[in-house]
Amino acid sequence: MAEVLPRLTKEEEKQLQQLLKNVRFSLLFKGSVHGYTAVAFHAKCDTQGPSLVVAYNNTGCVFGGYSSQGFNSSNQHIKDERAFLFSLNKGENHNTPLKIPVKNADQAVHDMNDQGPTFGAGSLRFLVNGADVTTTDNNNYEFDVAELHGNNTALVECEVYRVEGIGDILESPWRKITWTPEEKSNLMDSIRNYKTCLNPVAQVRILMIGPVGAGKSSFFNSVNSAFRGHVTCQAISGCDSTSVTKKYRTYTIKDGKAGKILPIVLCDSMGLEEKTEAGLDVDDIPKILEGHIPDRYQFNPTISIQSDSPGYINSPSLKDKIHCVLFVIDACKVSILSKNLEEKLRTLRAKVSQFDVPHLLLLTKVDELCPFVAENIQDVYRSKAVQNQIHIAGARLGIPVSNILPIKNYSTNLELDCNNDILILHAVQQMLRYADNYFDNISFAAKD
Ligand SMILES: Nc1nc2c(ncn2[C@@H]2O[C@H](COP(=O)(O)OP(=O)(O)OP(=O)(O)O)[C@@H](O)[C@H]2O)c(=O)[nH]1
Ligand SMILES: [Mg+2]
Repeated sequence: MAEVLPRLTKEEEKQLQQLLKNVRFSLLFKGSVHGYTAVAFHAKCDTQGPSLVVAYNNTGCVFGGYSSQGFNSSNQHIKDERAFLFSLNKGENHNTPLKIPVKNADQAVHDMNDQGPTFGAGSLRFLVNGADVTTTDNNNYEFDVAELHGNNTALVECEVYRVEGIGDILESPWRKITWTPEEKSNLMDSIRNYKTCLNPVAQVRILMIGPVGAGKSSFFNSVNSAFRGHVTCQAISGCDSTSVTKKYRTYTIKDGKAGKILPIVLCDSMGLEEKTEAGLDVDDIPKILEGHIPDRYQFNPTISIQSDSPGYINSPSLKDKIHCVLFVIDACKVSILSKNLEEKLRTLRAKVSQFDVPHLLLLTKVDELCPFVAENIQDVYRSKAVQNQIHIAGARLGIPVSNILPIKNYSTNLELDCNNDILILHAVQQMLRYADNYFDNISFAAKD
């Protein structure tokens, strides 16, 4: 499924943050994409926990309701003291939100499986006869209809967001990192001077796998940037509904513009998609792991590479194989990862384990996940939001927390940041340590 983009603007989100404090919004449902029906709404929004309905009409009103209990098709009235209705862009300068608290909390939400989101017994009902909204009584919330939505009941959009508390900042970090320029140069030295314990293999090959837009190509660019001394964008990155990366690329990295080649190769793959026959074909993975797939191979989502495909490497040697796998996931998408994608990732993790390839999980976009981290990357291991997502990701994909690394890729900055480099280089150092386990296994097996 193509990525569905929210209509909610940063300014509107800021106003909602005034009502809900320290939360993040993840888009679950968008009427114009999923359909203005109760069935589509419940399919996307049931059992998602605290949820926010945001509606737009063509008089420019942005309004909706919040349920701290969410929607579950329970066919009951839901008690919720924290529920409220809202309308944005009010006040003197049209920049503050109007909040209408629930009056009768016992009937805060009418959670009917054959209806769209309904606040009160019928105070405010969305998705009636398609995209419309109705207000039939004022018993459970007291509001002026004109003030709420300008008396315009025809919606041009209706979105539902999952609302997640991001918590705040821990007293002390749960993983220790030294944030000094010396640490950065020590890390760079340890990567420069890394040698595999198996002589003919001069470079560790690390394969990146993950959903579309997770930040795989950006991670290569970030590592490359740290060694180049300025932000680079050799691998094309960007946002699209399908994978921007269409070819298998094996990127070497130089130690500075005219420097030596580093002992790592980052292998970039096409993004995974929810649907079968879209995005990276999971059957290509064993062939990549075994070193059969050549650089610049054009992925084909409907058929995996065949032994007679052009460039197919028939007898790969140890240096062509993958020595460590990096699963890459957007930290903001962990909780809303679809069942299909979770299943694909779990299958791939099992395949990678079958080949005895050590693996790590890189959680990208921690700056988008947590505003504290966006402001100061040194708070990455003090952010409760990051810690939570690491635990959720570990549980969903069956990967131990010790194998999960949060990261912020270079995506908007034009200048390097020493602390960000440290986080990126730490991740690379960890990958090299994991690759050592792969080589150890091989050399022990050879001695048996
Ligand atoms: N804020 C932020 N944006 C990021 C980060 N990493 C990647 N991005 C942005 O996310 C978008 C997707 O990044 P890509 O590197 O193209 O992702 P990909 O996994 O290679 O995607 P496909 O090739 O399409 O599968 C780009 O617009 C990046 O600038 C990050 O850590 N923080
Ligand atoms: Mg890419």
